[in-house]
Amino acid sequence: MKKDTRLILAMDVTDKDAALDITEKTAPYLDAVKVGYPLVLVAGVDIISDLARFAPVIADLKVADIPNTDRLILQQAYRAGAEAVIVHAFTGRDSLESCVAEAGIWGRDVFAVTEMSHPGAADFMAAPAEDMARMAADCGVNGVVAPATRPERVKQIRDIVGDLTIISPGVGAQGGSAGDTIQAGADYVIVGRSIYQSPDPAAAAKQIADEIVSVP
Ligand code: NUP
Repeated sequence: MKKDTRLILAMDVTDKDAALDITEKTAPYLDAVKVGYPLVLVAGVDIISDLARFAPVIADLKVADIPNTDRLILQQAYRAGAEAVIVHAFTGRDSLESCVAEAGIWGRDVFAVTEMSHPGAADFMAAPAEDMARMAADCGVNGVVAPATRPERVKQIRDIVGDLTIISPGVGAQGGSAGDTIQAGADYVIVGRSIYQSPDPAAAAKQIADEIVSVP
C-alpha cells in the first residue's frame, strides 16, 4: 500500500452505484478504500474488484473464527482482489497465525483489530488490547487497527508494535481528529461518514488529506 495521502476511505454506502461514484471522485486523495459488510452484503463480493479499479481495497470482514474458517474467508477475499483483510485479534494465536499464513500465500496483508474505536470497546476490549497487540505483532501481522478516538492508545500501541502499520478509524463522525491520530503514531486514518455523507466528498477527502500533510 502506498503511503502518500495516508487516508483510507471507509466505503459503507449501501448503494452500489453511489459507492463506486464516491470512490472514483475521492480516489485522488486516497491510499486505499475499505469495504465491509454493509456494502458487501448489498453488492456481493465482486464489489471488491469493482472498487479496486480506483484504489487498493482493504476488506474489513473482522474475521473472528476458528483457524480453518478464517483461512477460507481470507482466501475468498484475496481471490476477489483484496490487498488486505482486517481480522480480530481476540480469537487468539492459532486463528491469527492461520490468517497470516493465508496472507503469505497470496502475498497480501492482514491487519488485526486490538481495540475498537467506539465507547463500548472499553467494556471488554481495552484491558487486553496491549496483550493482543503484542501477540498480533508476534504472529507476523502486517499491522493493527487502533482507535483514532483515543490517540493516547494509538501512542501506546505504537510503542508495542514497533514499525508495523497502524490504521486508525474513528476520525470525524466518531469524534477523532486526523491530525492528532497521525501525530500519535498512526500511519493511516480511516474515514467514512465525514467523507461519503458530505455534499462534496472529494473536497472533504482533500481537506482531511491536507490536514494530514500539515502534521509536523
Ligand atoms: O475500531 C474500529 N472502528 C471503526 O469505526 C474498527 C473499524 N473497522 N471501524 C470501521 O471504520 C467502521 O466499521 C467503519 O467502516 C469505519 C469508520 O467509519 P466512520 O465512523 O468514519 O463513518
